[in-house]
Amino acid sequence: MIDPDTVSNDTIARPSRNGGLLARLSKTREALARGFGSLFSSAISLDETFFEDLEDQLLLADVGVEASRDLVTRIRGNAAQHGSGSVFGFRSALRQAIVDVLQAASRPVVPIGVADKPFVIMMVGVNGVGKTTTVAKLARQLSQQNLSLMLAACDTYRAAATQQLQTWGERLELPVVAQGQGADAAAVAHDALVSATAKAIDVLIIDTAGRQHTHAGLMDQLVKTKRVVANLDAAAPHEIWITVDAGNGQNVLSQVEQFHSRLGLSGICVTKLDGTAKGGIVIGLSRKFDIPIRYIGVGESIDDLRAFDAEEFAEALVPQADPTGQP
Ligand SMILES: Nc1nc2c(ncn2[C@@H]2O[C@H](COP(=O)(O)OP(=O)(O)OP(=O)(O)O)[C@@H](O)[C@H]2O)c(=O)[nH]1
Ligand SMILES: [Mg+2]
Repeated sequence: MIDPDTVSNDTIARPSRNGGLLARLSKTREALARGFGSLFSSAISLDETFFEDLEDQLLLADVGVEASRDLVTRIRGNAAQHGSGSVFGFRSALRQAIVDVLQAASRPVVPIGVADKPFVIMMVGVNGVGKTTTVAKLARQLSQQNLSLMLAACDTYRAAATQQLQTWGERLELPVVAQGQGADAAAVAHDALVSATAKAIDVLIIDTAGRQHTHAGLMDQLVKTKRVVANLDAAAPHEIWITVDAGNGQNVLSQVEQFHSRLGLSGICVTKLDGTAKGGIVIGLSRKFDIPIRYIGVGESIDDLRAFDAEEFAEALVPQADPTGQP
């Protein structure tokens, strides 16, 4: 867990442009490359066995059945164009296929804070996936863009949850609206929006309590929070994002499906990509849903949040030149 109190000014210095995404995605890349190493150990012959092995390897990286098939079909199509007989050509064909699938999910957030103030983002998801941390990371990025921020502590189940967000607020010097444990989450969201409007805040981010997507009663509470916010401002919440933990693999597909059916999601944040070999799930998510992937979490530090970029992501999974010198 990131302890906000231990985050020094050094740790929260701006990351470099690429910020070592290659290193952060190394576990997933290795899961893919393990198979590719053997696939590439001899001259490539793009026969049925090769494509079957490739599909198996994609499944091991948690790309998922449908997305793996889709990728293989695209690679067959791309292969000729990229020089099918060479490792280099195959890598390019694979990378391009990944970009093609991810491109649909790579959509910038509508300009924040220009017309409609406050721009309200509501963060939802199952327990422990990194919602609160992502809210803090996002708040920091947006405030660095000279936007004024306010946070709403709508995880009222645990006293520690409110405290966690308040500590982040103190550290990042951002106002946090909270009522404490046991309060009605929708009432906290209501108060926060009234306060953010009165203070002409640019962006209000609502942190919510983790809940299992299968629990209808808890999902109803989120729907209520959304409704209460919309009653104050028909355009709000402008965005509803789900945070998912990449380490949960294929299970995130049903999480997204359930939250989407109840709330209408407009974005996905995928966390913990630094700690898992299951990063292929990002490809599975893009293939299955028409919901943009907004941000990816690649570490525990406050600056380990990246706006999602399809080309950058594909390049980190299948680099032009492999960092280890391996195919
Ligand atoms: N390695 C890594 N850890 C992360 C990342 N994002 C969050 N975490 C860690 O995940 C743990 C849970 O984070 P929280 O932000 O408290 O998760 P949450 O979804 O708000 O949890 P609940 O409110 O209890 O449902 C913490 O230890 C975080 O530091 C990430 O991108 N990479
Ligand atoms: Mg939380």
